[in-house]
Amino acid sequence: MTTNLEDRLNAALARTCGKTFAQADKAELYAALMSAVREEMAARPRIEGTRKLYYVSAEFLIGKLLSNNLINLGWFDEAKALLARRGIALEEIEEQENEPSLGNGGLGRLAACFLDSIAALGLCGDGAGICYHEGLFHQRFRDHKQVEEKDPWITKESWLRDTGVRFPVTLGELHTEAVMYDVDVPGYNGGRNTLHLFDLPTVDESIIGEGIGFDKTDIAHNLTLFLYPDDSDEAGRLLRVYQQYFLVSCTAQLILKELRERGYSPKQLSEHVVVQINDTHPTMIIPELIRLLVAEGLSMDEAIAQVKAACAYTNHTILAEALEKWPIAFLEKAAPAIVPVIRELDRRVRAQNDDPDVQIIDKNDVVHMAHIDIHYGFSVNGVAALHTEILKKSELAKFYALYPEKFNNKTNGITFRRWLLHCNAPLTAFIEARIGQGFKKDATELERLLAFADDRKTLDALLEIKAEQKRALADHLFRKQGERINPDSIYDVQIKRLHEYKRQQMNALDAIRRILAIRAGHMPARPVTMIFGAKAAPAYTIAKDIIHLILCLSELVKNDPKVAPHLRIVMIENYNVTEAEHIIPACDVSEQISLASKEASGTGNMKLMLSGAVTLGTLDGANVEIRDLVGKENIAIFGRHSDEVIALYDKKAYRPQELAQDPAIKPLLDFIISPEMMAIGDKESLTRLHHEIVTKDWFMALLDLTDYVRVKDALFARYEDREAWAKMSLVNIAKAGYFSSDRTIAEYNRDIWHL
Ligand code: 26Q
Repeated sequence: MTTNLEDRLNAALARTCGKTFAQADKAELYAALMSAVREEMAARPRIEGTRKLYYVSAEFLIGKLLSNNLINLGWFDEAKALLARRGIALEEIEEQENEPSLGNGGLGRLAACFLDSIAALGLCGDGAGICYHEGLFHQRFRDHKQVEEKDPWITKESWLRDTGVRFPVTLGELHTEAVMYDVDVPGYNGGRNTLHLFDLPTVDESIIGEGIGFDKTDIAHNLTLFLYPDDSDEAGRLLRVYQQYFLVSCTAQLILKELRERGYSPKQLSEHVVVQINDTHPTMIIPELIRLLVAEGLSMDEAIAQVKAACAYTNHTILAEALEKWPIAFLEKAAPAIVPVIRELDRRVRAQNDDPDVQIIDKNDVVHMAHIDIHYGFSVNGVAALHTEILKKSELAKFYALYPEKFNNKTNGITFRRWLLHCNAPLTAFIEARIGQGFKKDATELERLLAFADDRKTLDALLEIKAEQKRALADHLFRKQGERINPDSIYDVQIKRLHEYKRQQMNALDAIRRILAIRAGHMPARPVTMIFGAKAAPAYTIAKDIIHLILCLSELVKNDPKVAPHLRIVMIENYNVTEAEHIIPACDVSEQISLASKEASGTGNMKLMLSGAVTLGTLDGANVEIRDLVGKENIAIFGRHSDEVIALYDKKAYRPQELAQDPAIKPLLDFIISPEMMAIGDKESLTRLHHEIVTKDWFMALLDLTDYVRVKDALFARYEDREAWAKMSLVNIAKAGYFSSDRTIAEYNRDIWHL
């Protein structure tokens, strides 16, 4: 590429601060680099097509965008080389950028990876979401507990562009006007799509009080302050419905506006538009589009037919508590215009089918959002093979019987531009040196690395890259939170949202087991560093108790001179995309230990594998596909299988009480409420958690614990044969190509979108 970035940068510097490349400081270089990148992106042609995808999602966890955009513009290496002349690393410039926390976790990050791949494949598809001013929240640790703070991220230098486009929106009694901001999404092969983020200009940060508290009823001022701030009380849930209707009202108007501008009539909607509904959060787009088409003069039958042929739904969960259901009274309050449409859709379902389980409005006047998607969309997909099978067999079996042709699987993927090229440059160079550049366009070419599986030099080089990344993480953690970790220890990593089904508590029980073993004189062959990163929902008490347990254990270990040399427990404060980019390249063991059947897919498992970590996991979500790809010698699998777990739930047969008395388990549980833990932590929180595990253990951590520690010990023992470990690591990298989101998106397009 013949851009001459230096000239572009100097021009931008002249514009932004009047200095030259040699004079500018880091903040000025950052501002100028942003400006040059924005200018270049604006000059790239929009990706056009006669059929356009709208990926509608309440979350887009996009992460920092500077490096991502440099990569996609083909400027990444040049920018690094240029900055190196001033002795500056690109990471130092990136530190200036705020990370927008516009997502909770996997679902939001998946949406961001998908936008990257849609553009990379040259497909015409935009994202539509909400511009939350304060994101989710910024997590701090105080007294070994999570404290939530607001997380403002929008500054003068953000990637948002005010488009000048405004949409009228009616939110209950409030008639107002939405603003549309755009974020450019450059494709790796040229061209660009857009992420549209809607906002309400009356929203006012000054109403935020202590922490993340604010008046939840003041919609005009609070609507887009936070992402799903709180679902623990009625006002919080109602606010969420307002947000959802706001998103779909704006998106539906945008779709019809662009349809007109492209020269088509509303009657041609399904020919020229496809809407991918990311979980049930944007489900109201179905009745909203129907309502608008009827207002444009279509009959109800015509409108329904068009919308049904345009909308596709992705399910991301089988946890019953996460399947959205709204009392019709909520919808009457927040979105009265679509209630008659929803009633009509329900009436039509009832006319065909008298099974109450598939109706939209149940006998308690509660609206089942997923049921709208399944009846009035043309596609229903799960996000990993096992997940889709469970949907068909159990959770959505009655719908599968009605519409077998709608169900399909799309195993999740991740963008290698961010999760390899950007975050693991040394590994990228290692791969390029052996198999060339082809894997950047076709990730399955990574399999060519298998030819080096017995090459000693290659394996040693791979070990050295991991060692380098482990030192880099140690430096990062020391700078970030003053933690000193030992790069020669095994880095055992569990990074994901805090949820009981993901079973961080089971990992913590293993930490306790390690502490007790060391105190009893059984030293591990090599020190272990247990690394956790997780945010808990503000109102999820047990999740916060688990964070408290981990932080107390971390403190205890640090202060025990006998244990500290052999074991460290580190919890990353404010785990987010940027932190993930530091941690993932350094990971040895990837903890993917959800209760089988509960994790729809997981995507962190794919990112960690791609950086050469070995998975320690249950046969859940995409772990099953990882095992099939790498073979059982290159992964450590433990625990009950999903069918056993589902049977236990069906029979209500699981009782933890007896397991809690097992002589190998009881001391671990007792430790949670031991005097030394009470001296560090909060009695109420530790007691509550102990009681929860001993009496309920809803996600069966005690059931899998014995097998977990057995397999974990065996895996750690294998670490000592460095050559054999390097080979396992190499196989994991080589087989990760399947999990490129370019593959996932190509499948969405082939089977669902037909762009
Ligand atoms: C629902 C109702 C009220 C308030 C909040 C919510 C809510 C918010 C966020 C429900 C679910 C989410 C997010 C779910 C999520 O991140 N799911 C993950 O999606 C990933 C991408 O498909 C999968 O890899 C993970 O397995 C799945 O847990």
